[in-house]
This record gives sequence, C-alpha cells and structure tokens, in this order.
Amino acid sequence: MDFSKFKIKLSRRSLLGLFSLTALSALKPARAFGVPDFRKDKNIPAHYLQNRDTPGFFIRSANPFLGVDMNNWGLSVGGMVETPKAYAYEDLFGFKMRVQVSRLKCVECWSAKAEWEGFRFEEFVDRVKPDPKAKYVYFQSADSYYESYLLEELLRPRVLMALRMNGAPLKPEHGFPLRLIAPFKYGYKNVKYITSIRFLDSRKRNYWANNGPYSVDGTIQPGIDHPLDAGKNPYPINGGEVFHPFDKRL
Ligand SMILES: Nc1nc2c(c(=O)[nH]1)N[C@H]1C(S)=C(S)[C@@H](COP(=O)(O)O)O[C@H]1N2
Ligand SMILES: [Mo]
Repeated sequence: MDFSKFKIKLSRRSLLGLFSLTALSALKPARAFGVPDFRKDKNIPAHYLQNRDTPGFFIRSANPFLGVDMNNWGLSVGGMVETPKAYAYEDLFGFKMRVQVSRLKCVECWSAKAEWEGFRFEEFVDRVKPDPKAKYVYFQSADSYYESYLLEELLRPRVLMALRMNGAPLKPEHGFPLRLIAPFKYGYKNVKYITSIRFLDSRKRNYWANNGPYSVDGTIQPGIDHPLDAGKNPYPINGGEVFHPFDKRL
C-alpha cells in the first residue's frame, strides 16, 4: 500500500500508530483478566515472558504476558483487615530486608537454587492488622495467576516476599517486582508478579488446582515426584500431591 498521498494529513507519528493498530488486531489474543491470553497459542511472540528452559533457572509463566508495567504497578494489601494499605515499589524497601539461599522445586521435576532477598510476610500483618477470622490469604498477579495460602503458612520461617534474586532486582521473567518464596511448597505456589494480597475467612482455590491436576495445598511431600513429561498422565504421588484430599473438600 502506498501511504505517500497521506503524507500531508498524517504525521509520521500517526502513521506509526496506524501500523501498530493493524499489527495488534492481527495478533489479538483472547483476554483473561484484561491481559492477552496465550495459553492455547503456539506462536507466542518472543518478547513475551513465557516458559523457557533457561540454563541455571527455568522460567514458568502459565499465561505469557509482557511483564509488569511499573507505571501502573502498585501493591494493594486488604480484605478483612483493619487498615488496608497500598504500596509503591520503593515503599517495600522500607521493610527489614533478609537474605536467604533456597531452592525452588517445580512439579515438573526440575529445581533450582538462588539467593533471594526480601522481607517477611509479618511486615504486612503488623501494618494491616487482619481480622482474627481471616485465616487465609489470596494473592493475585499481573498475569492473571492467583494463589491461596493459610496465613499460618506465610508466617513460617524462610517464607520471603522477594524483591531481589542473586544480588539484583528480580528479572521480569522471575517475578519482578515482587514474588513469594515458600521453600516448602512446590514452585507453582511461589507466585510471581504480585499485585494484590487479601486476607479472607475462607479458602480460595489457586490457578493450578483450577487449570491442572495440582493441589491447592502444594506442600512438597517426601516420596515419588510427579514428572509432568512422563506420559503426561497425572498420577497420585506418595503424600497425595496430585490428588490432594484438601481439594475434595472444596
Ligand atoms: N504469577 C505467576 N507466578 C508463577 C507462575 C506463573 O505462571 N505466574 N508459575 C509458577 C510455577 S509453575 C513455577 S515452577 C515457578 C517458576 O518460577 P521461575 O519462573 O522464576 O522459575 O513460578 C510459579 N509462579
Ligand atoms: Mo512449576
């Protein structure tokens, strides 16, 4: 197409706008929670955060997306609490920082170790003052992922709200700006790109219990692991990870 005759009317800027609009409508994936949904798409654009078996530390992103836009990012902490709070990225560095080395273990049977730096979940509890009836915590993420915990679990030692990994801010693909590290839970419970934390009086389900065979609980059990690539058939593993009794009561 010859755009030269539009030159007077359309500035270079609006021409670029026209092109990118066309490009966008050609791609136009379905949307989940306002973010493009590439879950059934085989041709995920390369610049999207997506599953990659990167040496050293694999990347797992169930619903590929462009990463968190820090112009629009804020963290809200609320639900059944006395004082709901909203945090900017910089605010989070006001908390007491801790460093730990821990391993993340995925149900697909890979694991990787990193040095994580962040703060304890207590920091939020102390400030928002949850109702004593709020025994559950629900996380939502920028990529339409969500997770669910017992409050008691988040107060255990070595649970970290991580801002940094291996001496640098979290990389976009590893959960920037904020992720959870709970070393006694399978990788899928270690929620990345967190945008909202809510204290609740009932247990919600998580992404992988609703979209796969994994339990809401997700505690790493001793015994047989569950290699996803071995026949692709989920089977119960010792300790009940894949078909966890907790799920049946929901
Ligand atoms: N928001 C969000 N958090 C997520 C995921 C995801 O898709 N979205 N994948 C989970 C899974 S299955 C694993 S194994 C770990 C992987 O973390 P990594 O990508 O930093 O290796 O992140 C978990 N946290
Ligand atoms: Mo995973």
